[in-house]
Amino acid sequence: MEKILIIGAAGQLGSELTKALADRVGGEQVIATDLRDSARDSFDYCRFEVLDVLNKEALYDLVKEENVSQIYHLAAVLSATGEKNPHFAWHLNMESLLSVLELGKETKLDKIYWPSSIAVFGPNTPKINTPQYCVKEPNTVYGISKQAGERWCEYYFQKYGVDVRSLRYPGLIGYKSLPGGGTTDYAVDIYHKALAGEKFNCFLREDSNLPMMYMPDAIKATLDLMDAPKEAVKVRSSYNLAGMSFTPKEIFESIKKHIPEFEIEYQPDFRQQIADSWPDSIDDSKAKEDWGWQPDFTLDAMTKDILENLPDYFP
Ligand code: AKB
Repeated sequence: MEKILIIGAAGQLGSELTKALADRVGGEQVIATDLRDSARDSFDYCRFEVLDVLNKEALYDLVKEENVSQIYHLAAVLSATGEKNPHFAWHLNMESLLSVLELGKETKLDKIYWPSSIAVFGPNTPKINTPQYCVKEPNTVYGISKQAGERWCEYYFQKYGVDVRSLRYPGLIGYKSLPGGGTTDYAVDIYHKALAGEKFNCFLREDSNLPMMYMPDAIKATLDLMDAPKEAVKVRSSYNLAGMSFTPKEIFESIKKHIPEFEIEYQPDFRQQIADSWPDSIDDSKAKEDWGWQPDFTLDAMTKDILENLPDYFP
């Protein structure tokens, strides 16, 4: 029976992925961990432990004592926050991944999941339908750490047979939790402002096109990749993954179909430069070929779903 450890379970992706995993294997088989004890109350359906992923000894003890067979390592400092403290972002993002990969090598975990991001791409990457294999010269510390992390994942797979799997997520949009510190987070905040009847100040230009994905698609992709037979997973750095692409103006117009009085103002800040260095759209044909990836949500379908459901989570 699988025993699954989630690191960074209280984050935007973690809070939904942990629930999806517990629904599948049973809450008693899932250990959610996070830095903050305040997150405990959200995990009444599984076990919860406070864990600082940089405390290698505590991580090793937990994995060994609990006979953990799979780790989902989601803790990371994201793009915008990373620029405020680059050395800490590098330290946390890299040291934590290396500890988890070492655990995979030493304890023979069945599988490891580690998210990468469109942030691995940079200004010299082809912007439209960005291919799986192309120039990557990321210019955020978050992107640099994700690119280096991808190389480490492939290295541990090739050298030590560690079954680590990864996806390059676009900007993730969900209504069940608040994101923290990303450049694509405007596309979550905008729904909160629209429903609160407030004007939205957007930190990106109206024409800033970025790859995005609705959370149910991201959860589906993650579970599909982890379910795929080992031989089907041919990319061992990280898979390109696409859902939709849109600009701030397009998401604003999608919301206005439901809330006609909604207003927006564009005040680009330092995050504009980060957004400008990322692709407009992603070619995810490898994921489609290798393990049958197919997204479900369009921008308008996502908008409808969020506007209907968000008020239950943030009344
Ligand atoms: C961010 O904006 O930093 C993240 C990402 C694209 O990885 N959402």
